[in-house]
Amino acid sequence: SSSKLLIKGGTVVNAHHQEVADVYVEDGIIVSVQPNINVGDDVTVLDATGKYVMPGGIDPHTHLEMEFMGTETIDDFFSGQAAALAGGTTMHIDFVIPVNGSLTAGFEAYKKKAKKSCMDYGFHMAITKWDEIVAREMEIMVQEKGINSFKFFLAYKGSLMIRDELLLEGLKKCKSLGALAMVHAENGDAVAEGQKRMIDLGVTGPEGHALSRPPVLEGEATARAIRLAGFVNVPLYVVHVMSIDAMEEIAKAQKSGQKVVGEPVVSGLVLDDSELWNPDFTIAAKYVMSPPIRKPGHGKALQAALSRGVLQLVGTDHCTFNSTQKALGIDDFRKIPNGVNGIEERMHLVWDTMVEWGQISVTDYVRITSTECARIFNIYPRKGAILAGSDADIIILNPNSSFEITAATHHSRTDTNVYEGRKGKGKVEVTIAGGKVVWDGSALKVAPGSGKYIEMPPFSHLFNGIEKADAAYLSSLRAPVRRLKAAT
Ligand code: DUC
Ligand code: ZN
Ligand code: ZN
Ligand code: ZN
Repeated sequence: SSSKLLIKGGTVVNAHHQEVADVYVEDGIIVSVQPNINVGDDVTVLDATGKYVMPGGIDPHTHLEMEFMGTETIDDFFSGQAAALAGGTTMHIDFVIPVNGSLTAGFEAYKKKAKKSCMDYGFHMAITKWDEIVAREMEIMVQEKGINSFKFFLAYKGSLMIRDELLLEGLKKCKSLGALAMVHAENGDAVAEGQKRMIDLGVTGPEGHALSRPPVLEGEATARAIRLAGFVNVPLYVVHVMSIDAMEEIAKAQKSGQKVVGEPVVSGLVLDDSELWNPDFTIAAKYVMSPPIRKPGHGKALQAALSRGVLQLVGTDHCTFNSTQKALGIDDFRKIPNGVNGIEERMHLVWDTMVEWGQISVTDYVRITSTECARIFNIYPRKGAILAGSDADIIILNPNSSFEITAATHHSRTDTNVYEGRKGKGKVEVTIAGGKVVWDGSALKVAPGSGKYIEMPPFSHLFNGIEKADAAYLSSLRAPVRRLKAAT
């Protein structure tokens, strides 16, 4: 059976161009984009006059159905994706956590969890230990399983954290495979020391979380990862940039010509740490994530960096726990499961904060919420574009309509929302995923199993010029090598 859809009269926005046009979709694929398309009456027509027709959002950073800190995130691949679709996000990239150190077992486990998917998804893979088997499995992941990015945790000492020696091995391996190295940049040893300091001072509440891992520890780890990536000559992707300290390290490296991608997350852009001091534990604990949400000022600076291009795309780190799970840390902030919601709120909050408040253009909005992610992970223009031949993942956003966020109506399974009560301009009134209307502004029409696994090929554009730089480095060695030879 064929499904045909015509979106009429909207302003079609891509990352570098916008124009009033119609979009015609057949069987999940965009067939044509041009003004005044005429169709037969077997076609469903959506009127988008006065509205923006944009590529569906792609969230580069989520954790659905993840076992973490003695519990499991409450949103699974179905509920988390349903929430995403209701907020205008049509694809996400989740982090596979290896099972007992095995990448293959981790991949199989996540493919199984993702069987209930109702939207398209891809995978990054976390690397938590190092040996010959891991190195070999990385090759298999890239060459056979469609994974082109690996995350290294410089924090979470005793579980996920890796040392510089492993990071260097990982960076070299990523370089040879054309895979993107990602880092969670906080100094895990210093975090452990900071936590001990707080406990010794008798600070056991959620504010201790922020106090134990200040921006300087994020700045240090970001600088270290960037310099090691520069030493190996490989691109680097810094996930969840939460502080001015980390952002400035990224800006500095970019100025010197290094390829560093910076990903802020919505919580870091629009929230500050004040609620962590709320005497009501239930409220304070829901804001605990790592790196921590920072003092007022950091968010604004990250927004400015996003509009300048120092930071290139926005994620969420959607990693949700309900109040009961958060209460695991009622006597000790170190036991509060880390994570906040955002997969459903990202598109609205970024629109309101960045476009409505005049910080970026509508084309930039498309770039930072969708296109840049597709380019970085090498799936553009299948994703991240409204072009003939692209997947029909499309949203219709009404700039004159408004949204309000509350746990009472959100689609995530969590019982709280860190954006509770926020209102703003710009509402996603229609979400189309795989050519079907799955959200009409009030109701979801989603089916488990309709989402596809999107394989992401290696050697994205970020790898252009790497070989040339290596050759230049080698030729710069020639003179001293000759001198050494002459001396013997
Ligand atoms: N930070 C979080 O807050 N949750 C998941 C993992 C992470 O790094
Ligand atoms: Zn055009
Ligand atoms: Zn992280
Ligand atoms: Zn994360």
